[in-house]
Amino acid sequence: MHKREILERLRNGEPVSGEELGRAIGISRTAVWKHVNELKSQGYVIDSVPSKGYCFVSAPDALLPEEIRAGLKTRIIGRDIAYQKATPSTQEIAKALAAQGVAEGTIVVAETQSKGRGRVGRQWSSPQGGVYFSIILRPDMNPSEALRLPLVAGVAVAKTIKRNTKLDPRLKWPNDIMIDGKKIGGILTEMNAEMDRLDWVIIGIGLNVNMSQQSFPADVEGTATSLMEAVGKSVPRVKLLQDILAEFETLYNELMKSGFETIRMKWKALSNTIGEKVVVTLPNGQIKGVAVDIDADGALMLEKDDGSLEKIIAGVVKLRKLQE
Ligand code: BT5
Repeated sequence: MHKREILERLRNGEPVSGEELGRAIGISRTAVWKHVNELKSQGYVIDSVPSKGYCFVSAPDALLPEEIRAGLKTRIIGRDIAYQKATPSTQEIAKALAAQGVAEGTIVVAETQSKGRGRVGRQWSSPQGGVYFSIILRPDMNPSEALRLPLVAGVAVAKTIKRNTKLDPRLKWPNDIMIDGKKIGGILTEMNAEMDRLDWVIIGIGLNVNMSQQSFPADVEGTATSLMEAVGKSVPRVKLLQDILAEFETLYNELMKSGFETIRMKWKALSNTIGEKVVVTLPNGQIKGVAVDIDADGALMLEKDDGSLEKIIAGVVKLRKLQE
């Protein structure tokens, strides 16, 4: 608490003496000194200017809650933050928190994950430099409508990347964020429902931000990329996360108030899937066809070679042009 207050006061830019800081927040000069040392050990650069006091120089490149909160433009999403430097998976922590009843909008953020998860038992490689987080939601909606949520998240991520980097990200149904045909991010949705109402939904988002191509494992190196690789320089991760959270909150509110239609249109405008020949892998085999639309539930509508339509609610989609 005191540490956060000290940081807020130092961030204003003007040097402040330990005595003044202590007086302002009601602690001793020695206590201020201890907190400042703790901040320095977290990676904050704070100079001591003779006869003037402490002077804030820079924040660490870490996704620390204090950093994320400073300037966060949301009302509920990301207001409560559980931060892990390293963790097996943010989804697991988020699930435990959701079961304990934490507030909607709570997020779990990590710098690295040792067992990052993708869909259907696949892995999400999570080296240092990425952004890995899970958002806990408690939407008043039927479980059958939950498929819309990862699409909302996809639009939020793609719009934010577009605005912050001038790149042209594309969404591949249902949950991939792509740049120049390579995967830069993925979204995993898990939920718990009681009767016909959702209890909680956890949207897990993994984004490759400041990592080199070599930091990916061999099996994804050829199909993955990072923002740093695509832009040619590193991208401030805290700002990126803050902007995604804000964009997500806006779209989530829009979904809850006005329904899915406008978001469906935004998703389609950002998609690389609609109009493409695809092959969809399902648990019981593969279907080929042209992805013609996503419907009001967020499902993929596939026109098969015989002209009939198939509604796909889950599956792994490959664009045939990228395979050939
Ligand atoms: C996804 O699964 O794309 C969802 C990924 C969600 C990760 C987040 S991170 C925060 C939260 N905590 C977690 O534990 N998970 C979530 P899927 O569509 O199944 O894609 C997985 C496939 O993508 C793998 O089988 C690889 O082929 C590929 N892949 C793995 N790591 C990658 C990476 N870092 N970048 C690009 N592709 C990757």
